[in-house]
Amino acid sequence: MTNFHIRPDFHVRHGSEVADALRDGRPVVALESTIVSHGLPRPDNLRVAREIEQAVRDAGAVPATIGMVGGQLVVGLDDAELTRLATVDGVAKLSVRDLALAAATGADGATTVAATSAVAAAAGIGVFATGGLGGVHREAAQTFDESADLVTLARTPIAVVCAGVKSILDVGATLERLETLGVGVVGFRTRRFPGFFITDGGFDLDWSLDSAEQVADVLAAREQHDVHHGGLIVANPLPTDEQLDPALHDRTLADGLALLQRDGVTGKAVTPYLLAHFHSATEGASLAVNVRIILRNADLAARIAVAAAARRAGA
Ligand code: PSU
Ligand code: MN
Repeated sequence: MTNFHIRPDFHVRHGSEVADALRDGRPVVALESTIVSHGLPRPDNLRVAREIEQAVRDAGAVPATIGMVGGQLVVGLDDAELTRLATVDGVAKLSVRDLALAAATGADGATTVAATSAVAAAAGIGVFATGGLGGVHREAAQTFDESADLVTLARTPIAVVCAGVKSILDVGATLERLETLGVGVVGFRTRRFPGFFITDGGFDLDWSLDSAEQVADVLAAREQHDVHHGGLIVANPLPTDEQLDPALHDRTLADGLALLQRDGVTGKAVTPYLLAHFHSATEGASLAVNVRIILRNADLAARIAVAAAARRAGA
C-alpha cells in the first residue's frame, strides 16, 4: 500500500539576520515569546515586544526572539511572526516538553524561559534576556508546582538576565532549588536577590558582579573549564526609585492569591492569571514597571553579549 503521508520538515528555522550574526560571531541575544503572548496584556504586548528588540539593537547586539509559528520553531521571529504571536487567539504556552508536540500538530506557540533557553543554547546563543524567571509556587509543598525553568536551566549553558522572580512565587524555596540544581546566581551590582516589581526580594546572594565584561569573564571561565554545564542567572534589580510601590505590591499580591484560590486556577495557568491580575488591579502601574524591567534586562544582556563576542574575537 502506498503511504500518502508526506513527512513535514521540522528543522529549526533561523531568521536571516540572526543566522548571519551567528555565522560571523557577532553578539546575539535570545528573547522569549511567552511574555509577549501570555505575560503582557494586549495591545501593549506587541509594542513592548518591538521595544525589547530595539533595546537589544541599541546596545549593539542582534535580537533573536524565539517562538513557534504554524509548527515551525523559529530563532529570530520576523515582525509578521511576532505580530501573529502577540495578537492571535490560541497561542500555546510551550515549555521544553511541548516543543515536539506543538511542531507535529502545526501549532502556534510561545516559548517560556525553559523552552527559550533550551532552543537558544542549541542554536549557539549564550545570552538571554527576560523579565522574571519561573520558580517554586507558594503551595508547592501540596501541589508540586515548580516551573520547568529551574530544572531546564540546570542542564542548559546560558546566561539569563532577569529581575529575579516575582513574589507571586516562594522566593526562598526557588533560591534553594536553584542551589540544589546547580544553577549559578549572581547579582548585578547587588548582593540581594531582586523580587521583580520590587528591588529587594528579601534574600542574600553569595556573588555580585559590577560590569558586563565581568559577566562575560564568567561565561568564558565556564566554557574553558568545561565542568559546569548549567545556566547562570544574572539578577538585575530595578533601582529603588523605579520599583512598584511596596504597599500596593503587597495588597495586590494578597488579593491575587485569594482570587487564585477562589477560581481554582492551577498548573500552567497560574502565572498568566496572577500577571493579568497585577496589571488590572494596579491600573497599569505594574505594567509600566514590568516594561521598564524588561528593557533594562535587554540592554544588560546585549552588553554582556557584546563583551563576550569581543572576548572571543580577541582570543
Ligand atoms: N514570570 C514573569 N513573567 C512571565 C513569566 C514568568 O514574571 O511572563 C513566564 C515566563 O515565560 C516563564 C513562565 O518561563 O512564565 C513560567 O511559567 P510556569 O510557572 O508555568 O513554568
Ligand atoms: Mn507550573
